[in-house]
Amino acid sequence: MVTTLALLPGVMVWREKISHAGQQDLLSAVLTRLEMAPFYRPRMPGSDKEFSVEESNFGSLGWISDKTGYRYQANHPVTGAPWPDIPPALMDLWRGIADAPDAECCLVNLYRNGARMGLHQDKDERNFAAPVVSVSLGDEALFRIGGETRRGPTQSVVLSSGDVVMFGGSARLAYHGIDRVRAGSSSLIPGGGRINLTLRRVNA
Ligand code: MD3
Ligand code: FE
Repeated sequence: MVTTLALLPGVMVWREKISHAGQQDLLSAVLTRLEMAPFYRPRMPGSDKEFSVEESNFGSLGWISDKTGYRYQANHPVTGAPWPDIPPALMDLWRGIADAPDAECCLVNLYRNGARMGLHQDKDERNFAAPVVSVSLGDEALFRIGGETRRGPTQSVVLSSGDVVMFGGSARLAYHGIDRVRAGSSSLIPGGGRINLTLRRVNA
């Protein structure tokens, strides 16, 4: 039974929308593609400090970060290869819930060893009318979301394996981040940790 919850205007949460078998199938599709597009460690623009999260992408465009800035590009920053395709099950999920053209990017985030993601906005896309759809796999994470400014109240919610969240409307430019991941709370991912898949429409 999937429970849905409107966390804030523009935020829809479907708890365990993906069954355990569905999570295993999706993870297989992800791990196969990661062989061709291995995780790399992004760096902060300017400071060149490494992210604690490792990243890769699927789709025609991938989001990357390095010393010179954030951008979308068609090729892996280390191997130079084009990104693998978005797993069909994920594109089906997008088509089922997002009233928008097909996603061009699936950003893959790996959280291990205390990795976290500070509060930020996703604003490198040229299309803010389309929502962002997030799928969580593996360990539970404490997700935090606020408003369109860095200050002000925030709400926290635990995201678990199989949860799907759609951020649209007035939440599309909300500040958000991952405060912590509960290591060992799931046995889905070999080697442990959490994988977050974020589907985005980049171009109008
Ligand atoms: C709210 N990832 O990759 S997913 C990111 O769990 C990112 O890895 C987190 O934030 C993660 O940029 C959170 C939830 C999420 C993703 C995109 C959003 C929430 C969002 C865009 C706008 C508003
Ligand atoms: Fe984000």
